[in-house]
Amino acid sequence: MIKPRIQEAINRQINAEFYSNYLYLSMSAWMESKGLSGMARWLLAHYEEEAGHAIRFVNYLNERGGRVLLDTIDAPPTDWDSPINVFKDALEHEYKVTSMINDLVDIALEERDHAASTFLQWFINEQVEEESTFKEIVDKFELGQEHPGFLYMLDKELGERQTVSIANIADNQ
Ligand code: OFO
Repeated sequence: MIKPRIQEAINRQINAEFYSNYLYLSMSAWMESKGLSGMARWLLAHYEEEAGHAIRFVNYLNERGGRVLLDTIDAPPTDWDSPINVFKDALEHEYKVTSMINDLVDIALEERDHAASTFLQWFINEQVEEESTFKEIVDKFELGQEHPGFLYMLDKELGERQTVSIANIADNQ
């Protein structure tokens, strides 16, 4: 049986993952409204990935005999002044998520829940990847944005990202 403090912390993280999911959907819709359908598609794939993160936590809590208690999801921002600022905000958001995952690991260690701390290692590695992915896109914007055709090229490149079915995302990220 999982300790109440861990259950509460994981439920908080489930909410945070659904907020991330919501945030990337909002960003995707904003890109679409600007005619940047490749970036919209990329962010939609990321929206799916975030649902996968939430489902991983949901499955884990169920497996440990805990209760999944879903809460209200905060409204995400709906407007940005440029495509680069969408990705800069996303990077900042991922830094925050990394810090939340680190706090979760601290709680697991304080509660001597080694199973939870092992489970959380996947998320530690995932955050390294998430930060690096968003940083790479922000860097591309900063290097190329002065060049004519840059936005078109990057939109085309990002549009090649594959989306996955929601049913499989928890296992196939
Ligand atoms: Fe973007 O990693 Fe989950 O929230």
